Amino acid sequence: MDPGNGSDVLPEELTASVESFFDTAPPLQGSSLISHKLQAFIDRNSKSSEGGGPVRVVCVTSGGTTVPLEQRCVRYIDNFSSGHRGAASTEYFVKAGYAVIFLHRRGSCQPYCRYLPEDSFLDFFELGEDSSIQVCQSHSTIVKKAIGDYQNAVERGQLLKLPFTTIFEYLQVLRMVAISMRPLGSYGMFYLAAAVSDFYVPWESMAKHKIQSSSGPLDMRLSQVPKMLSMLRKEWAPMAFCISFKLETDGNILLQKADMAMKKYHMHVVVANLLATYKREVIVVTDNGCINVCSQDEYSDVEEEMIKILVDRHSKYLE
Ligand code: PAZ
Repeated sequence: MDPGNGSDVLPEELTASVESFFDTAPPLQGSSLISHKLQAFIDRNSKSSEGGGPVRVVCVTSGGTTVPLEQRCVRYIDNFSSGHRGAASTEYFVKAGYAVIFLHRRGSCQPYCRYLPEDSFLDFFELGEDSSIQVCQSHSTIVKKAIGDYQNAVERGQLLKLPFTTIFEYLQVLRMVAISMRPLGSYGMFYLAAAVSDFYVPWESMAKHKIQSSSGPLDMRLSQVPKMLSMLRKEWAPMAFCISFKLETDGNILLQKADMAMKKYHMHVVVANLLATYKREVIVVTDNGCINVCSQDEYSDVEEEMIKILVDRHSKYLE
């Protein structure tokens, strides 16, 4: 096993900007409850699995972070991510025996609920003669499977869900997760599918109240979010197996950008995808080359094959 975390120290400039990001971020609501839940989850899963070996734990990040424009936030910058990738991947990781910390955007797609209707949840139910609520016959198979799989994952202690909305919350919780996963060493994995804002408004320079349109056109300067992948790899959880995602719209630069992320942030794997095709095609970039993964048809998930490849890479890393 090669920890592969690079011997070079973090540039002082980066460490300073990371410290300043956390020092000036608004306090994380419910942080002691999050910390308590995390500790209990890690303790439970650091004990040996039924097969004898320690349990592998993966933190799956999912959905997009928002960038608030006002402290009492009315407006914010958002992105397109639905959280489908993270939710689907969570299901396949659970199936592969991993315990999953699902760090997700509030209101985004959830594991085992991916097939529930987006438009009308009520379409799934009907009232019985005695006014009891029943699942419609046409949807009962899918609902039974979803409930069964979800409850199994919860009962086995394989799923911990932690929500975020803003870039501040996301990075604060990610840091807590990473530090609490540190004792798992190389049994820990990070699967960073969330679409994380690159630019933000620092809390102290943000308008306190709703920005008034009567003040004329809005002129706003966004700061760069410090590159936390380096922190994760070098400080927070240096032994964990790390997979990041790279989304581009221009196919000509995709692999070059993925390769850069591998080298710059010392990722073990980068999953490259294009906006136009990401639902059915991804390229798994490793230091041994690239693997193209495509879904077989519209009913199959590209995540199924991708997670098999990643689990296999993690096993090799553990060897
Ligand atoms: O959440 P979703 O299923 O709609 O989209 C997944 C994705 C495209 C956000 C993910 O595969 C990804 O590429 N995340 C990283 C995005 C980035 O480069 O910032």
